[in-house]
Amino acid sequence: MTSNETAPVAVIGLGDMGAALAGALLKAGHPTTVWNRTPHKADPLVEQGATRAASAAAAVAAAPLVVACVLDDAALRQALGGADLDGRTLVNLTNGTPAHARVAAAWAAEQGADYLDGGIMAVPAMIGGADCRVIYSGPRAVFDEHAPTLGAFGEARYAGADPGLAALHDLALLSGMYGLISGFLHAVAMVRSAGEKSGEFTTAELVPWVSGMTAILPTLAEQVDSGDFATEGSNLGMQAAGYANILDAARDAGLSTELMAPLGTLMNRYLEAGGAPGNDLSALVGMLHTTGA
Ligand code: FVH
Repeated sequence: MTSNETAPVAVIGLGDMGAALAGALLKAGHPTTVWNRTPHKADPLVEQGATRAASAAAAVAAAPLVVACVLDDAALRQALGGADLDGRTLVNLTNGTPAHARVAAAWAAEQGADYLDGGIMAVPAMIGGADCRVIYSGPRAVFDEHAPTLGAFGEARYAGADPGLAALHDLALLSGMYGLISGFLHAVAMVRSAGEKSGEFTTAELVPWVSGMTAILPTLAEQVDSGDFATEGSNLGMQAAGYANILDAARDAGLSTELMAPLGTLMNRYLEAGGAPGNDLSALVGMLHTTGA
């Protein structure tokens, strides 16, 4: 993969993330044209060498590669509604669903544009750094053509030709993150109910515990893929009984169980439906399919 620092790029949307993306492109040497609905957000980037476009259409006209990162799918349509995308490559880094991505790809194709969808697995401060990963989906040749430029943001990872795949991976990864945050919120609420500070508990106990527990995920994933959920360690029957104690203790402490109750409900539904109590938690994944998939 060769570097391509002189490729011009247009960036649509200069919120926290769009501004970070434009900054990374400038730092990598790309002539960068920027547009934002609220114009003053372009000022710091113009000081760094970006060209300010008077409209989204003008920004699109300025560069063959257009990176869009706005609030949501509706904002994307509003921002690019009047632009002529013919002959352009639109890289949409706006958070959305796989369905949004597929519709956007079809919309871009109608206008004569190539389309890549992207999911940014980073916060703005990480853009351009070693820990930033962006997942892309769309035609492989389009990804390969622009990967050197997109590499300015961080690792560019290709998920597949279906334009919805980047959003699918993005939302799946965010699901894992929000599950972690849910557990964190409930855990610190529990220790705070006893008058303890959350900081010491989090660094000394929670982080080491949760970090260690991530090591079981590949084993659970293997069980999901093989369909053999039998465990030699922590069976579901035991876990369901212990899980009820989490909920009871929370209620006793005057805490809501709304973050934790759903997993307990799922375990009980599995066991009540005749699921094997000797299986591991991985067996619950089948309970999440509502359409027989
Ligand atoms: N920031 C983050 O941590 C996450 C990391 C992972 C990816 N997300 C997604 O990135 C998209 C943009 O997020 P953001 O952090 O830049 O968000 P804001 O700072 O709130 O900026 C929003 C921009 O969207 C523009 N915008 C909103 N509505 C419209 C519209 N109707 N027409 C044109 N532009 C619109 C807004 O413009 P303005 O309010 O400044 O005029 C900002 O440029 C997002 O999908 C995240 O989920 C970020």
